[in-house]
Amino acid sequence: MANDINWFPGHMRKALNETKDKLKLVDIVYETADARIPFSSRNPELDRIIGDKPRIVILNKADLADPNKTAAWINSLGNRGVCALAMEASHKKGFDRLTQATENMLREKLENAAARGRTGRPMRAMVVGAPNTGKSTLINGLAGKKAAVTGDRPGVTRDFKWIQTPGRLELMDMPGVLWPKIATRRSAICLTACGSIKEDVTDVVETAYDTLKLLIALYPDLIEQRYGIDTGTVTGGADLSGETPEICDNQFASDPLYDLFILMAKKRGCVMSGGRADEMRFAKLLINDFREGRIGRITLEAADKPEKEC
Ligand SMILES: Nc1nc2c(ncn2[C@@H]2O[C@H](COP(=O)(O)OP(=O)(O)O)[C@@H](O)[C@H]2O)c(=O)[nH]1
Ligand SMILES: [Mg+2]
Repeated sequence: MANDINWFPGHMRKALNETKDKLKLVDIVYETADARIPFSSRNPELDRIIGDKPRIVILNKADLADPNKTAAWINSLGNRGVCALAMEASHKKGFDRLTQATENMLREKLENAAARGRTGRPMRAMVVGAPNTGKSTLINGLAGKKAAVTGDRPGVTRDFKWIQTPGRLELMDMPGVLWPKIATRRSAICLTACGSIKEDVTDVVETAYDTLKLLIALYPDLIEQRYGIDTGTVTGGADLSGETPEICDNQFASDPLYDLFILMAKKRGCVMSGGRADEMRFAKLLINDFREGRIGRITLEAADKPEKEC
């Protein structure tokens, strides 16, 4: 399924062009990424269009991510000269650090403006990022009110307003949608699990199965604790690190991971009349558990080898 995901190259091009157009209006770019998938939720083409413009990568939803891996990502991006910060936009955590980092990055520019008589000049920022990475939450949080931001639609050309914040910061009133570039099937699974790709373009059961495979490979203890199962016994130590097999019924017959999926569904009471597991109901439950952080703090991509098994 994930191989067939349409990642809308036309939209992506449009979004990148629009971002490029607006760049000249701002001093700095805030690039939101999902801290659980800092590789897949970023678009590598942004680097190309952003040029010398100061930029801060915001690893948002840090409350849901593995704190050690978030720290490793911040380090690794820092080593590549990219300023990255952890944030919990929905809890307004990390805002002070963001403002501080912005002031530091723009200090020279602001001092030069002040020397030319423009004191107290605002710091203007544009927020860009993949769908569901928290752009609107960040803008509203910084503004201290529900500001007039559009949905995740690229290519909406209109006049600009600036959203004031209580401080010196002004935000462009429309967050830029940066469609994620889906490089691999693994990336597609990660983006769907984290909600940046909508389930309606994929299959919920397959998404849940693929996500479970990643979770067991990366955080077996958390899965065992949450669902009261023994992953080692059921999977028989199967190597789960390779490509996810396509799901079809006859494959399931000899697939220990599928057996585990069914066992978990039944344990959670997702059972249909006649005793069969309600795969769809459990799939939704599992995905929601992951998205809401109920399984634990999880990062699906490691800083040192993001595209492969972490
Ligand atoms: N747990 C958690 N959820 C967040 C955070 N920031 C945003 N969200 C949630 O993520 C979802 C998407 O946020 P939104 O701002 O609409 O993302 P956008 O599509 O980039 O504008 C919403 O349900 C938010 O409440 C965060 O730091 N932690
Ligand atoms: Mg939004």
